[in-house]
Parts: sequence; structure tokens; C-alpha cells
Amino acid sequence: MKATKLLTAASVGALLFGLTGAAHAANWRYAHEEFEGDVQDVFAYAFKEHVEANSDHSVQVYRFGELGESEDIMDQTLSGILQFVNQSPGFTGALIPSAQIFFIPYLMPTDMETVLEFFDESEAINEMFPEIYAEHGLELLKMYPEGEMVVTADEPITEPADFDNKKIRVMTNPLLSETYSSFGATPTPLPWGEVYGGLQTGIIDGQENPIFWIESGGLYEVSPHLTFTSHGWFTTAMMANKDFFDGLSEEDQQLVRNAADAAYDHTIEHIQGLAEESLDKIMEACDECTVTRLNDEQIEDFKERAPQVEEAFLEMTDETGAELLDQFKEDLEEVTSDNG
Ligand code: 6CS
Repeated sequence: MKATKLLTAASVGALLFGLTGAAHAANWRYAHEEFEGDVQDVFAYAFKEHVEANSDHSVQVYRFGELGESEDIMDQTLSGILQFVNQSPGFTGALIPSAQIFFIPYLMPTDMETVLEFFDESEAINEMFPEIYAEHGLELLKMYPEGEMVVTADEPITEPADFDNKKIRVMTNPLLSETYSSFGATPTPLPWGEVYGGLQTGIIDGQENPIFWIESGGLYEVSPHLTFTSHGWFTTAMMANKDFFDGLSEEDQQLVRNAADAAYDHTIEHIQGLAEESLDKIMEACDECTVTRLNDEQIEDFKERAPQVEEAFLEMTDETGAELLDQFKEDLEEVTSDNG
């Protein structure tokens, strides 16, 4: 009898402990748009590591394709199936028009040090964007750059005329289409999953992406002529479903913010030198690949088309876009004068 009582007390204790544990230890689902070892994956795993080392929670990471395309993982986050998502403004721009600011060509500098300082210090990035995303049910935790955009095509591109009759794949936001129209190309918006096959079959003639992705996705195999146009950076954003985030305890909110900070620091270290390493790998693997770096005069021919894209950005966004653009320019001015 005594033994049974003891056992019962122990079982109830264990059950209570288990229940309490279960109530506190959550398994958070986090999806991103890339493959194993790519920049968004490096960020996601650093986030997971921090959360798991500093709490009883666990984070399950889903990579590209496991839950669908970029648009699908955003839908799943907005509906609360996923707690966290990493989606680049290339796709978010279709939902949040101001996020398209990153596609105004030649707005961002090319020098990495300046770009990194901008992301660290910019009021537009760190204060205005979180408010804008919040209006769409998203708690923006970090925006970060992945690498400079490089165009790949079936021929080297040295001037806007080279884009004549070229179908260039763009991510699915309307402003990026304006950018490539202004450059003289025929923009073709496609989700990521259709890009390699599209290049291989000639449905599209080129695309743009950072070098690490051109290497890791094997894009150079089907689009071998690389042109450094200096027109922008591939930027991305990591966020949470806002209702989920708001419902967390203060302690867990802080944990999530700290994990995002740690992941950001780790990822920024990771991307330094990554483009150069990836370009070396491409040139080693590919005999037919060429690299063209536009000179200042050639850049000018593309750059002079930027004002019409800026105009289109202002038309697509309300006054939020205009305020954001002013702040963006002010923030850029500050970091370029620091580094200039
Ligand atoms: O071009 C794209 O669609 C993809 N590019 C990168 C660098 N990351 C994910 C994105 O889907």
C-alpha cells in the first residue's frame, strides 16, 4: 500500500513535471528559401543553436522546397503554421510594396564595408521597416545582405543594348520588373524553382543573383556569362508571425531577439569573402564561363535609368515609400561619408 502510494505520488509528480515542461518547451517551426549551407541556412542554424542553448525550446528548420516556394512559406507563416520565416524582399515586395526599395538600382553602394555599416546603423532598416512589416502581421527581426547582385546571361552584357530581346528572370515583385525594363530587357517574373530549368530550356536568357547562389545553385552551368553591374545587393529578412511573437513571454521575446542578433553577427562574418570564394569555384568548374566587370562609363549607361525606377517606386507606394526613401538616402549618406 505504502509502495503504491509512493509510486502514485512519483507518477503524479513526473506527470506534473512533464506537463509543466511541455507547457514551457515549445518546438518552433522556421522556414527559409535556400539550401543546406547557404546564407539563409547559416542564419537559421545559428538562430536555432542560440535558442536551444539558452532555453528548453527547440527550432525545426525547413529548407527550400520542403514546404514549397517562397510565397508558400510566407502564407504558412501568416496563417500561423510556421512561427518564423526568412523571405527576401524580392518576394515580400509583392505583399509589402515599400520592401521593393532594394530594387531601385544604384541606390546601395557596392563596397561591402559600407553596406554592412548601413545595415547595422540605418534607421530605415532598424526602425522604419519593423513598423511597416508589423502592419502586415509580421514581427521583423533582422534584415541583412547576402551578396552583391550579379547578372548571368547567355552572352556578356556590357551595355543596355545587350539586353535587347533578352528575357531576364526576376523575383516576383513589380519594381524589379521596372528595373529590368529600364535596363532594356524583357523581365520575366518567376519563382525560384523554375529558374534553372527555364535557363536550361531557353525560356529565359538570364537572371540576377549573388555569386554564392549562382555557384551553389549551379546557375553558371546554364547561364555562363557573369556581369558585375554594381546595381544592387541581394537583401533578405527574417521575421516571426506577429501574433505568435506578441503572445510570447517577455523572457522568450528577449531570447528570440538575442538569437536573431547572434545569427546576424555569425552570418555577417560568413558572407565576408564568400563571393570571392564562390567565384573561384565557378571559374574552376566552368571553362566556358566569362566574367565582365562594367567600368565607370558603362555603369553610367545603366545608372542614368535609375530615376525612372525610383519614380515607379514612389508611385507604387504611398507616402510610406517616400518617407522610407528619404530616410534610406539619409542613412546611406551618413555611412558613405564615414567611409568616403
Ligand atoms: O533568386 C531567388 O529566387 C533566390 N535567390 C537567393 C539568393 N536566395 C533565395 C531566393 O529564392
